[in-house]
Amino acid sequence: MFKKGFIFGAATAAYQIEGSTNIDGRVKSIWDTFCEKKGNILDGSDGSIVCNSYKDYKDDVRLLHELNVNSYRFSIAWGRVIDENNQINPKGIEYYQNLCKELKKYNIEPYVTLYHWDMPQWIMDKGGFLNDEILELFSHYVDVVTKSLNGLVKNYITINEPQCIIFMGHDTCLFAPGIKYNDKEMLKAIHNLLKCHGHAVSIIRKNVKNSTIGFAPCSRPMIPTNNNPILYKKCYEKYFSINRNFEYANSVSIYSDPIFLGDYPKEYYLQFKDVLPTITKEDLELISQPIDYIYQNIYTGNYYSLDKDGNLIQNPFDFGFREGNIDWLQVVPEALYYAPKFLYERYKKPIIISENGLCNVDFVSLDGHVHDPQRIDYIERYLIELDKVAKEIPVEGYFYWSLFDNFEWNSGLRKRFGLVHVDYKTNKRTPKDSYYFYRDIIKRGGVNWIL
Ligand code: GBH
Repeated sequence: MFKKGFIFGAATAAYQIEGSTNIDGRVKSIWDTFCEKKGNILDGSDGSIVCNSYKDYKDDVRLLHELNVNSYRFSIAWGRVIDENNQINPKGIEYYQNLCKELKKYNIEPYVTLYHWDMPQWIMDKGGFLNDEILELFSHYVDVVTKSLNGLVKNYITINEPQCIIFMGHDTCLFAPGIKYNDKEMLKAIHNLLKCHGHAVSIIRKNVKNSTIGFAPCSRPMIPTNNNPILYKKCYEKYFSINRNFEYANSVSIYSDPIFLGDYPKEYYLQFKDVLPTITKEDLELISQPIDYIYQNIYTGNYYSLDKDGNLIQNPFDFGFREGNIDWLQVVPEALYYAPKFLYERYKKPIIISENGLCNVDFVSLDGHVHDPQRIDYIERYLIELDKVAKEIPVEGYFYWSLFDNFEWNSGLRKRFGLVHVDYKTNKRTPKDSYYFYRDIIKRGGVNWIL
């Protein structure tokens, strides 16, 4: 059983659900631009309609209410609330105020992500996170949001998955803006992103009474396959390690050490000594202001063991291993045990799982329902592990990703993570079997009744 007051939620992000990209003064984001280029999105789709949440937000809230969640994580589209002259767009503000008021009616607590990847194109044109001007622009945006939602929102998540912003956006270039950076540019962009986080923390604390703040990176933990404490230690170390030659922009510690421990890890200074950005004491103080939670998006992991010489080795997945229908999503429930444990051990703050979910083939059956037994199994397996770790460390909440099937970035509309099925042609929303299953888990306060 999870403790009383446990945060049970569902999550979404603006560009993935809102649609209505061309109305009420919304300005173009890097994702609108990215979708225009043929070949960038698997099925050639974009975020112009998706779930129509800009128009149907009341129905979104109804579905949340009937799901019985006490919390809803959504993001604000920067380009809806700030125009190309860096002025406030009242229509955009009004939309989020209305959404929050509707949530309030049903006692659903909003958790607002300030930046979930949809940078206004005009800001990217100035250089995005590479241009120091971003600090002022982001601060202005955060000031506007927190003031206009004052009294409605107290929980903020500054930035979602910085690793994807930097690594997917500027190394693999599979995500917007798809502009390749060299190591020096990468580190500068990371540093500015962390400073944006820091400024946001100062502004939220100033503008919002009783605020709670976090930021939400993602990670893919190393899972020890037996109880050997040496194996545990090596998995822990690998989880926080940095390797300049291997996907370093996907690292955990480059982003989270400065925030929670006040500095980049030693390895960072050693491995990148020729390309370091300017890092001042004031920067690190700004970045490391105390925040309340360790949010983490966790979907999967990898299994590890020791070879006969005591070296850590990754165990390949067996042929036919359980998985979702997106290539990186193997079903590894222990990820929700080990990642929180590792993170708490290093950063010592309460944990909230800000995203977790399964992507699968889902369609409406002849009987009118959407049967998704694999998603039910996924939720059950992962919550059992989270429940287990919650007995050892403080775990405050869990957000299922996602409330809806939605625009899955470069995979377009073909990949479905939702508890609610969406027919993108008619916008008909059909709660899947997993929606009712998750609802019943919440009613009972946990998964123990299943065992
Ligand atoms: C999150 O992205 C996003 O926050 C959300 O918007 C998105 O819809 C959701 O999850 C589902 O994808 O290192 O092998 O794990 C997660 C996207 C998943 C992108 C893992 C990078 C790297 C492959 N990321 N992926 S791996």
